[in-house]
Amino acid sequence: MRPGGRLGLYDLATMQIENGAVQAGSEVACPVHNQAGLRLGGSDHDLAMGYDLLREVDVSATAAQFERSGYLALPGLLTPSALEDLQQEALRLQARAKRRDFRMECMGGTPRHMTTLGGIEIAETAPVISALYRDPMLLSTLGILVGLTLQLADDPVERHVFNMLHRSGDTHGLHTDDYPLALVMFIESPSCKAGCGHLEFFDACEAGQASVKSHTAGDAYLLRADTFPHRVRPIHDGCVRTVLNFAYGAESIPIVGSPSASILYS
Ligand SMILES: O=C(O)CCC(=O)C(=O)O
Ligand SMILES: [Fe+2]
Repeated sequence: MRPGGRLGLYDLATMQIENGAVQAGSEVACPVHNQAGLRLGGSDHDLAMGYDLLREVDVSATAAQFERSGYLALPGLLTPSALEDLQQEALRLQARAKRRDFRMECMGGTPRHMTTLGGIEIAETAPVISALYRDPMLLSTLGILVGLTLQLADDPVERHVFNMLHRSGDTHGLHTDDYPLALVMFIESPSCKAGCGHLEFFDACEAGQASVKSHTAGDAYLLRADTFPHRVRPIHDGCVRTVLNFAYGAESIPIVGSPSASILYS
């Protein structure tokens, strides 16, 4: 990769993490697209990323944008085939997920009306998702995009979680996460004109208006989730919003400790 330059598909496809540093490695053929690209989770399944997103990325611009705004959109991160695989896994997760209706006292008493499953049960039920979470190519790619060295979360409950909003009034109220980086991937998302399920986040340092973002199935985003308070707008009858959230640490950023994850996901 040229320092500060544009990152091409081939560069991403050939990057490996060796001794903690990103280096060029051997070319990886995408089993889904039969072309050079990112292969996630090893060779035993065919999850893959949306390559077009990464084809021509100005890495210094994405990192600066993420630092400034706390948010990086990754539209179409999941290929249709990867989305299908995750939708199948999500059905199994939904069968084990628990209903939550309460106020999170440690986050200002904000509401939680949602169906969730935590990382331990996800690891037991959906090995594809845990493999994807740990995939070195995914970690190095995300790290390059935001200019940070990503680390796996120590907490098995919080590292990958399933959040589903599916009843009228369901919402994931305002909060910050314990880990600095959240990769949120959309399995299902309402297309409703009322803004159901839109993400809102605030810059904690500058009191101002919320940034509001909408996403569709297959999209993803990265959020600086420990310092940018965020919430998901309530949905109404007939809307369904299902996401997976992968939590990562980053070198030199301390992890915030709060009981919120164990309350919501245990
Ligand atoms: O569903 C989202 O977009 C946000 C998820 C989230 O904030 C979380 O799981 O901590
Ligand atoms: Fe969050």
